[in-house]
Amino acid sequence: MPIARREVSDVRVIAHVDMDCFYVQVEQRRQPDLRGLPTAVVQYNAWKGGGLIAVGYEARRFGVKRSMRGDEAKKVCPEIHLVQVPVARGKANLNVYRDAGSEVVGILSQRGRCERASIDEVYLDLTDAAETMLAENPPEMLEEINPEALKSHVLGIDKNEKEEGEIARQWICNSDADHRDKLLVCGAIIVGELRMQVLQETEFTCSAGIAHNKMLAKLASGMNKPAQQTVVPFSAVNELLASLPIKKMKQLGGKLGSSLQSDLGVNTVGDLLQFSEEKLQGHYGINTGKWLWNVARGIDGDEVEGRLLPKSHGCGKTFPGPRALKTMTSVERWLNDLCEELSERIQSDMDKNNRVAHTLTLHARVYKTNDSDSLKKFPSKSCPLRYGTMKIQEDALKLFNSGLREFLGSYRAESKGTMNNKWGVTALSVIASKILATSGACSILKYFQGVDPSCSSEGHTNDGIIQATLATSHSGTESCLGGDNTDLPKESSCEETNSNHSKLNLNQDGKRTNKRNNEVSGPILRYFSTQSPSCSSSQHVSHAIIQDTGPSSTPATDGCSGYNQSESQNGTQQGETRLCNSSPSLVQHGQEKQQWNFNVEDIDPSVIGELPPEIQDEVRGWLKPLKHAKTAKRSSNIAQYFLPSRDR
Ligand code: TTP
Repeated sequence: MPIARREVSDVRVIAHVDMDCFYVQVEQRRQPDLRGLPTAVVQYNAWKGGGLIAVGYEARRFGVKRSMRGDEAKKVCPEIHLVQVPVARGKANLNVYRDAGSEVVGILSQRGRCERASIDEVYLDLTDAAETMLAENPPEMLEEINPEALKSHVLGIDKNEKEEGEIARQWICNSDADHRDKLLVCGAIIVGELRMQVLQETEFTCSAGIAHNKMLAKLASGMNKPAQQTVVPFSAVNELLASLPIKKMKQLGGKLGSSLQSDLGVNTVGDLLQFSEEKLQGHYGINTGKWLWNVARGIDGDEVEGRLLPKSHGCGKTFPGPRALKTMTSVERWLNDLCEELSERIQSDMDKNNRVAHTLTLHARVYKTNDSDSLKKFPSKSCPLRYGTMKIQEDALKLFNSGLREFLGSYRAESKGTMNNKWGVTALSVIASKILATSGACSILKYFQGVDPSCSSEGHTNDGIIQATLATSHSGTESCLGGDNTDLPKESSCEETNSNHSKLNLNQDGKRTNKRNNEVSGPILRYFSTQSPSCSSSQHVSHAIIQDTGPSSTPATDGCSGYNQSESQNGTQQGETRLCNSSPSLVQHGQEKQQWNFNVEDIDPSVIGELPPEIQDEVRGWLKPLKHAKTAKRSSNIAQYFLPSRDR
């Protein structure tokens, strides 16, 4: 349910920027021959030509809609070009679109606080920039006004037969305007400049809404698309909301909007004005009632959060109809693929942004066959997130099993691999959330000196990856406990996760570890052997860097004892386990030679600076280089870009 936020008394200038037919633009940049041609992006799926998920504006003119399938789109527009979403691991791979969105965010964030709201939209708080412009370069004094600002659509301005551009010019240059409107004018100029910059640096067009709050800016950004901007002066708010269908308002598209329609006969946002705050609160509770009362008046105190990066990472896949997964083997296979992608993404986030995800959540849509209680939903399950593909896979499977036990109740899950006739999975997704910047507080140095007590509790969430995984060892999968274990094999139980997490499992990471494992000798090993003559102190060091999943309170001594060899999933682990029993920090591969194996993925870059200077460069060298976004330069303006001709 939406919550009313305290109203912000000062006038703000907020923009909502939304990319136009975003996936299509990304594909047209990848294949420039498609520019200007009717194009749509289809989801990976052979059925009826795949589902359209983005439709270019040229194709929209032929009547192509997102709700169509490829075959249908071809009927209404035979010359349409259908581009398939890139596929990896049997599912859509959206990385190219995410990276493109990041390029845009990088530009938009230069002028004010920026909140990345989705893959292709951001909010900007331009209040400071607008105040500064108004003080230093008031619009009415400008010799030249940005052409995109001049093309702004300004709501509530009487058009009087005048050209839209002329109306905007008068509005922009009106020296008698009140302070609020003058700030919006500055906002419109800044947004016009930003949109031009986005086009020049990325080749993408976008549309924008400029208003005094997020709600109104978001409403306005979609009013004139593509490649245009719309301004909502304070004086235009009532008129705008009076006729706005209630379901078009953010957060009112679902049940709450339906209830307003059916229970109170509210069809437009303006209709809400007839209800007192008390009446709305009586129906929907204090907070939602207050929020609705505010919405009716265009009041929204929601702040633009300074957030350039996504709040969470999620990977999901649906299995509709006959494609439903009906064996544990197939569920496990898909979960493994989803987790592998998730692991890559959170690892990349950590490498690029020094951020660590703390929570792993599994959602599934599951049906029971032969059961009238079909409304019961599969419960979503969460646990602290452990870095490393295999660990995420292992935990996700445990979360699934835990959810399945609860979901099935008295039903029994069938044994692994064989077809069951009790349930089917039609959607699976894994999400990494609670993503926080690492502070490096749980540093390697602290491991030299003994473990920082702050690292032992999940409540201290800024402590970085070490803390994240240490927390796992303690609270492990607490949140996925609850079902009884009788329906599933014992090794699936969540308690098992706890016990295994608390052991030092070097190189537990299967495929990716094998690919990326480095065997290190040289200065580091020498350094540690000189610093840590005894086995136990070297355990501390390797434990902190190798950073598997030891508990904070007993970082090393616990490390190997009880390591469950039966959990091994690749050949290398046997050797590790053997050696682990004698010297946890060093791994021996059946020979006398001592080698230190580590998992590059498990290194928190923020702690490198705390390593002894003589080995910092070496450690940095192990980390993969950052990828740089490719940006192509194009000199053109937004109007030219959207000319029907392809010869630009
Ligand atoms: P939108 O911003 O909703 O739409 P759009 O950018 O394609 O077009 P518009 O100019 O009308 O804003 O979505 C952004 C991208 O998100 C879109 O290009 C494709 C993707 N998407 C999906 O994958 N599935 C969906 O159901 C929707 C709505 C979008």
